[in-house]
Amino acid sequence: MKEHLFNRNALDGPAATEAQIPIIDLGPYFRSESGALGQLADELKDACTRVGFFYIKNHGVPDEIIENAFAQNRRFHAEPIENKRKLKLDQFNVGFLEINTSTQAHSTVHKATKPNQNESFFVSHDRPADHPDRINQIAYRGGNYWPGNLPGFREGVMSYFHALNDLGQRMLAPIAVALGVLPDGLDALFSDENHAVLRLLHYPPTKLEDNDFGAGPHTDNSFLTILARMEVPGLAIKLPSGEWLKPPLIEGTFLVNIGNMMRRMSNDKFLSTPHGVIVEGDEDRYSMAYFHSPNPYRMIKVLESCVSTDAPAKYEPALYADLIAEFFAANYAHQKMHGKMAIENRY
Ligand SMILES: O=C(O)CCC(=O)C(=O)O
Ligand SMILES: [Fe+2]
Repeated sequence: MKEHLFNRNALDGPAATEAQIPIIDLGPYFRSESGALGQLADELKDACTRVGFFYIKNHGVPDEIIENAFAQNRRFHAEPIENKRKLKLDQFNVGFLEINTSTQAHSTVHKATKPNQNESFFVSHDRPADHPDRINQIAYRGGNYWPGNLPGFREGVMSYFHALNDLGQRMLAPIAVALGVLPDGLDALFSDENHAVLRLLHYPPTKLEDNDFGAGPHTDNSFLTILARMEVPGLAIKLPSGEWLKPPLIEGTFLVNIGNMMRRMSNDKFLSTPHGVIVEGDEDRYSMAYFHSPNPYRMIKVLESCVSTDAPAKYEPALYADLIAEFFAANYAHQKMHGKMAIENRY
């Protein structure tokens, strides 16, 4: 086994994973069985307070949509670099991110000194050019960029995006209950096209010298992240114990993790757990991370249900758009404010 951060203090084996990362069944709740919402909320609360990661099964996203999205991911990244560069990442972080151009500088988890060895294609809501938000150039409310020579690519990617966006929205009620608010208590935060980003990732085998990563250890800035992976391993999770765990692929599931926005709203009761990627073998790795977050023009506040006299709110209310801007400025070299903004929020 190669020497690197994730192997240095590693917890391994299926038994360890099962004990740490629960598999949560969404089926009974989606079938509206009696008592299912409360039961699911209890399971989510346990997972979110203990590790911040869980698998979901019976999530309702058809296999064909997932498989086709993976095929489109491979197809896109197999394109010549000149074609991908035409879709260069914009100021809202939509488009193509070239390898070795982002660094996990926002993170307190591990001091990243080298850029990430992955290339990524980001899409969000596919707003048409005449959408009022595009005409008015509202930040984080733009459209997508599409290659002109890949028929079926846009349709395949967007059907996965919509399936995951629906899944994220359907998970809000049990999460709200887990956070101690009414089932519809989060709905207004996520209304009118919530901030939703699908990232199609491609990692070549990681070139390991010193402090190299496919993705440096980080926490996500989302509310919730839903991750789809293929056979090639690489992901590692930093458990609250400090040990690194490599969660195995479990057929028929997605791996879900809590992002900084849920952590913030829960007053740090729910964990946004650090994770990163190193691809050890000689095979390329593909994954798809879907980030489900509030509407950028809603205030992110610590929930009343998560504060008490003993545990006062740790965070000031903040506009989500401002928190996104800060995160992007810290991590992405193409951003105008890169290296120029005081970074107040680190997780
Ligand atoms: O590729 C993976 O497994 C993880 C990706 C990830 O953590 C991210 O994009 O935030
Ligand atoms: Fe992540």
